[in-house]
Amino acid sequence: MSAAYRILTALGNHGLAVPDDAPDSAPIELHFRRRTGRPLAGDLVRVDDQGAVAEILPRSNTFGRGTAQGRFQPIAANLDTLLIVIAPEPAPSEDLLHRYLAAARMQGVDPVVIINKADLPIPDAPPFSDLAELDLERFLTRAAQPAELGGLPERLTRGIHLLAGQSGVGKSSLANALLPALELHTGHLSRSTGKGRHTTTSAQLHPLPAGGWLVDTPGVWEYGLWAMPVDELARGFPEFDSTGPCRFRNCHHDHEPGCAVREAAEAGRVPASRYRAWLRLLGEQQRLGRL
Ligand SMILES: Nc1nc2c(ncn2[C@@H]2O[C@H](COP(=O)(O)OP(=O)(O)O)[C@@H](O)[C@H]2O)c(=O)[nH]1
Ligand SMILES: [Mg+2]
Ligand SMILES: [Zn+2]
Repeated sequence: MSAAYRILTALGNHGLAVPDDAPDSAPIELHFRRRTGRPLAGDLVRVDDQGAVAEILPRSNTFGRGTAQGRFQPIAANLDTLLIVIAPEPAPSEDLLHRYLAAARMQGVDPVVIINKADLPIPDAPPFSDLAELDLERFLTRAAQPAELGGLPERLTRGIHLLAGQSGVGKSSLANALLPALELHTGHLSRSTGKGRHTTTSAQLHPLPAGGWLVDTPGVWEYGLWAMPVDELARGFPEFDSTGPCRFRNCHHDHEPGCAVREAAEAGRVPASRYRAWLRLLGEQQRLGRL
């Protein structure tokens, strides 16, 4: 059996890969055949003697987002951590953090919050003020030089970690600080020298110097969920699991009588910010036409 290769980036019917046990070796180009299906960045594959993917090894998960039409669009496979980057500026939307948290949990990925631009004052407003009541792993970083990464590199030495967050929060700057050999476009660089450089919008894996992989998604996109049944959405809110049963089995935890989740939120037994996020995401699903 040939060695397993790790897909670094997938572009239509081909992609780049390295042997999983030699992440620093020069990437090879692999052809994707229709028969084997399309690998994603993060996939482990077997390769045949014609330089094509012979088999995609079973995934631990597929991380994706919703398109504008509410369909699921895969981004990367086998993620361990979703690094959710927020910063004092640009001012974050409260929804985005909570939507990422739900997406991570329902897809079996551990969420980690990175508050970047720690050199700026942290606003006492949501979503920053929500963090106190949420039991989340978090890091305070300054990605701009001189970078201060506050223990983040040591956290990422195993597994596959995807950087997410709205444009301008410092994802490329963080990637550059974590990957000294890399020169990614930052907002600053792309304004001055970005013209004509090769860019791609698909997810890319980069080997971290101390082990593990960092996934960068250069494309600028809004993160939305896809249309899903209410029990799938509920998997994004494990905070509600311990509230006891609602009166109705198919309760949407909205205005139903005897809703244990709403009662727990009112009594402060589940974080109020998560319950508010639930109601907003539920409304979003209703607009996507699924509920
Ligand atoms: N003050 C401050 N600015 C930062 C920090 N990290 C990144 N920036 C700046 O924020 C802007 C956007 O950074 P960039 O990495 O391109 O963000 P991205 O869009 O998330 O990839 C750039 O001008 C960076 O120099 C930081 O820790 N502190
Ligand atoms: Mg960027
Ligand atoms: Zn309920």
